[in-house]
Amino acid sequence: MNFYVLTLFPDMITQGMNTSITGRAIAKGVLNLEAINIRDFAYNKHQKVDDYPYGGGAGMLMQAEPVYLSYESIVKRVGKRPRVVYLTPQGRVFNQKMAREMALEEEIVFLCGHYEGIDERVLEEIVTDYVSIGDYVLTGGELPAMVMMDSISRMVPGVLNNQESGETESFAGNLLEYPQYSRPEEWHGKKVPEVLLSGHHENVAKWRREQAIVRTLKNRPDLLKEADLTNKEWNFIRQLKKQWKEEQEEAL
Ligand code: 6GU
Repeated sequence: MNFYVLTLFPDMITQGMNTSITGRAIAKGVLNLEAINIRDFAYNKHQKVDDYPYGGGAGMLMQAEPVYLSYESIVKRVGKRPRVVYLTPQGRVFNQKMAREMALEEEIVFLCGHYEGIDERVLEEIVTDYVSIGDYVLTGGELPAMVMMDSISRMVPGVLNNQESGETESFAGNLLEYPQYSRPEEWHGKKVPEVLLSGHHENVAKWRREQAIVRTLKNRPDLLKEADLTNKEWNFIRQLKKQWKEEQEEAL
């Protein structure tokens, strides 16, 4: 996987990505990362990349030409026109399915905006995907680009080792993860659930599955409609809902 990031803050990208699992993948050569400074393509006296918006309004806009030239420099080198993801709160909200799909690409270019955004005309010419990472506002596209690269990377063969791959499908069934415990057996008066000490693999698996369902129902009930559940598990959910409703009524 070759990632290219068009940004005014290339150090932020390389420093973040050269750490931990993505850093190891870059060192191994499974991932390639190039952070390209858009300012290097501003061919004016003060390397200026922003200007006032026509029609007035707050703040500055990134100008079209340096963004365009920075993208075309990639095109020229790789001999294709790779997919360009523009990070913006106006985009489609990123999710695991999009991460899985994007992991199949050979190259991805991320375009990070700053100030009040980027001149619309260059977006029309080069952007293929408008992506947001959630409903809140950030100061720039660098953190969202890193979030996307992190989740895409872990879907690329060779990035995770076998142990780490175990977590890969944690979201695939659209259920949240069950709680986990390590030593000691008792901490701050809290005991590890008995079943996990039993050595009874079938019961452990059953308990974990139940916990995952309980968690998802409590915290992210919206995920359940896409979840792979058996009829028995749907009944379990109905039972839980009924139980919680009764508990609520008792508390009143
Ligand atoms: Cl992709 N960019 C910015 N600037 N803010 C965001 C975002 C992206 N996603 C959520 N908020």
